[in-house]
Parts: sequence; structure tokens; C-alpha cells
Amino acid sequence: MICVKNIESVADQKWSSSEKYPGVRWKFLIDADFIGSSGLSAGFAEISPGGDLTLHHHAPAELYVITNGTGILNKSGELEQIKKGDIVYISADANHALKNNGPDTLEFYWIFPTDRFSEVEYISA
Ligand code: 7BC
Ligand code: NI
Repeated sequence: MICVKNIESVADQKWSSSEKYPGVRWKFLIDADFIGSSGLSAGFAEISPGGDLTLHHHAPAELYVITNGTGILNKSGELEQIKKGDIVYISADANHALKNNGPDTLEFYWIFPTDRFSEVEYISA
């Protein structure tokens, strides 16, 4: 299977959100639950100015591909400014958070080595 998705192609999918992550919303793009893919999964997230994907960890490693804006990445307690064009590797079980400290919407793709997002257990730090 080879499949192309983008945020416009999932216009009919509702944004997901959680009170644990204020100002954050996301959609699923490559995901077994949506397109029957396997091995990898990916989605697109937006963090509004001041929004916070708060500190958490999960068993799968993760990649972020930052496509707009700026933010502060919490790397298990160490802070690093990130920006459009950055790619971030997060190892298995590492605590991480991402806060939008800029004026623009922070946009990024996440990628997991899992069939689907729904099998990732989020543990708040
Ligand atoms: O965007 C979300 C919302 C839970 O998840 C992907 C980012 C992450 O760090 O797991
Ligand atoms: Ni994460």
C-alpha cells in the first residue's frame, strides 16, 4: 500500500483535543484505524500561542517534524528552543513537552513506530 494524506484530505475528520493539553488539537493522517496502514503512524498537531503539550512519556519512540512556528521543547527537564524546519527524536519512555512561546501557531507532524495512535499509552509526568 502507498498512501498520500494531508490536512486538507482529512477535512471531514474532527480535530481531537484533551484538557490535559490546553491549546493543542490534532488529526490522524497515517493510522491503521483510518487507512489500514501498519508499522508506522503519523498525525498533524497545532499548538496555539501559549498552548502546551504538557510533560508526558510513552513506550514508543517518537519523531516531531516542525512545520510552522516556534516553541520550547522540554527534554526530560532540559529546555531547548525549537523552530520550523526542526526534526526532533524522542526515545522510548523519555519525558517530553512542547509549549508554544511564540506569536504564530506551532505546527508539527508526529510519527510513531506503531500501527495506530490509539495503541500509544500516554503517561503524564
Ligand atoms: O499531539 C498529540 C496529542 C496527544 O500527540 C502527539 C505528540 C506527542 O508528543 O505524543
Ligand atoms: Ni509524545
